[in-house]
Amino acid sequence: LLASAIALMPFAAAASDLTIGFSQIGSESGWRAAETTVTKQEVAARGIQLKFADAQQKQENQISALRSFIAQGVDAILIAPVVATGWDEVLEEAQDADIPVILLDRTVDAPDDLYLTAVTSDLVHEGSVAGQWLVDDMAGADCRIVELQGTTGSSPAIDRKTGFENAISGHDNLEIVRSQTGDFTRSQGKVVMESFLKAEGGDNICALYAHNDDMAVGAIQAIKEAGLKPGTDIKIVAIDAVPDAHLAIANSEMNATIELTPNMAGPALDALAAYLADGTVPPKWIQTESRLYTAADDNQAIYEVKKGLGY
Ligand code: GZL
Repeated sequence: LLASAIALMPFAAAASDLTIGFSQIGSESGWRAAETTVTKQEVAARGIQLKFADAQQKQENQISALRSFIAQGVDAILIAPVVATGWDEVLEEAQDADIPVILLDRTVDAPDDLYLTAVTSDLVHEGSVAGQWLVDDMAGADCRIVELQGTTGSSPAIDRKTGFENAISGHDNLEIVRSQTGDFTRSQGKVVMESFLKAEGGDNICALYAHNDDMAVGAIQAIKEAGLKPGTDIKIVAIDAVPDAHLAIANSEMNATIELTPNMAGPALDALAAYLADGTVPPKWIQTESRLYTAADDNQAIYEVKKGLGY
């Protein structure tokens, strides 16, 4: 019995005695679902205990979850903050309890000593890449653009709008004629696109810029129901590179997407491990890479690979 216990020791050593609280926004998009899947995989691979809280996209639920994690004395907190403001008080409570907080995929307007690090893409850059794609694709031709914004007040909605506008500024042939939030969901993307089509007339809309693929996929349905060809009558560029975006591009129903990795947790947990082990302080921003995909890529093959990854 002793021999078998000793034999198991190395495995026991691998299982850390850390407990982490993760306050996730919800499951508003395929990308969000993938981030949850990957985060749970990354945590399990490190033998960490996870307390998971889904906020159904409500900030008050995230704040309650953080207070619960603090009361339970977790070793660290991961949070994807649904909006950018209103976090100072609860982050100060975590700081007072000596619990490090790491931000995933969105940032907050709070003093950066209130969180250990933020693992995000360059959200402004993503918007710029989308805008530059349209600048290049239109090559000087006039284009009336409609925009589906992400969740109001969220850092991706603010930054992706800024980046896109920066890229098209100075190109007077490109004009955003309608812009409204679709809250990052397929259903709202469809509803708002229907209102754009009704207000403008499908023949007067040249392109859609959606802050995420899920709103674009919803909009594609609305465009088809209006008797128009998405990807041809109305060009579509979005962000996330979820499987259904690759499929839409493969089917010539969408034109471009910018990849956002769902694995924010890996870099976050590596930074946390170093911090807890010997106090190594990570940079305040750990940036993940972005990549443009267009019809020039083998989107069908990429779809086949990605569809099994928890989206
Ligand atoms: C961006 C992330 C966004 C995704 C959406 O970093 O916060 O939230 O682009 C998700 O799909 O809803």
